[in-house]
Amino acid sequence: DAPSKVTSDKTISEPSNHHVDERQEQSGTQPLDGVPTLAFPSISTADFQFDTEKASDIIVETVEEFVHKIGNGRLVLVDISHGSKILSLVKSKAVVKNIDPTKFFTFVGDLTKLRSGGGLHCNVIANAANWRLKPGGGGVNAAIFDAAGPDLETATKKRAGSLSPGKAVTIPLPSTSPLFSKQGVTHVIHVLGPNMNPKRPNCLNDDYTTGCKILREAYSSLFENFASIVR
Ligand code: AR6
Repeated sequence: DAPSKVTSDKTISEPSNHHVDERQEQSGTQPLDGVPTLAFPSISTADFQFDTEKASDIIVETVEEFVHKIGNGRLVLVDISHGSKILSLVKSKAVVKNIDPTKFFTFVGDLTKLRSGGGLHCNVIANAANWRLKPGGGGVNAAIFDAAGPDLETATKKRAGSLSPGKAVTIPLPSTSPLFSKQGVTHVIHVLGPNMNPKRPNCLNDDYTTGCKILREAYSSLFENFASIVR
């Protein structure tokens, strides 16, 4: 049908690694290898104590839904530890669902050093944020704000003061940020997932009906934000 043809003509224009559209490269939305790539952590499964089995189902389901909506873009689930339970669960469930391994894969590494430390160029990274969108607090949030320097906090404040669970917000990174200049990251997408940790705000007290709904919303919102950057 006509609308989807227009979309595919526009977005799947240069799947090859050898040719990068100069306009797209200048706009900062295309990494050097020509494939827009979102690297994201497993939202809520560490500090927020969300069940990894349930989270892995939600990741694979939302990836399956969105992988067709991001043109030639790729989605990469990243975790820092080699023994990551969430990575192995997602990996095997993605195989069962026959998800195209060139469009979605898992990667062990530090989300803030993917190019320098892992040779993987991701132009967009997601952050498992807190509701105040503040630096620190440990986990991947502290690592991303540290690596990005004060530019990220300033740029974040300009866009949003807080985030509700299930929502995401895209922050274009100034080129002065080391995360941009060293790793090639042009955008950070903050995502707030559901919290099951009684020591953190908005704890859901084991209400997984609400929790799963919010986690699904969080990933949908994250992938929608990435799709908007790719377009
Ligand atoms: N690179 C890649 N993955 C990482 C890194 C890293 N540098 N650091 C952690 N992970 P978490 P949450 C993985 O706890 O559960 C924060 O303090 C980690 O192994 O960062 O959503 C915020 O301020 C796990 O798989 O996020 C919030 O208050 C995943 O990233 C709260 O924690 C997410 O772990 C959010 O908790």
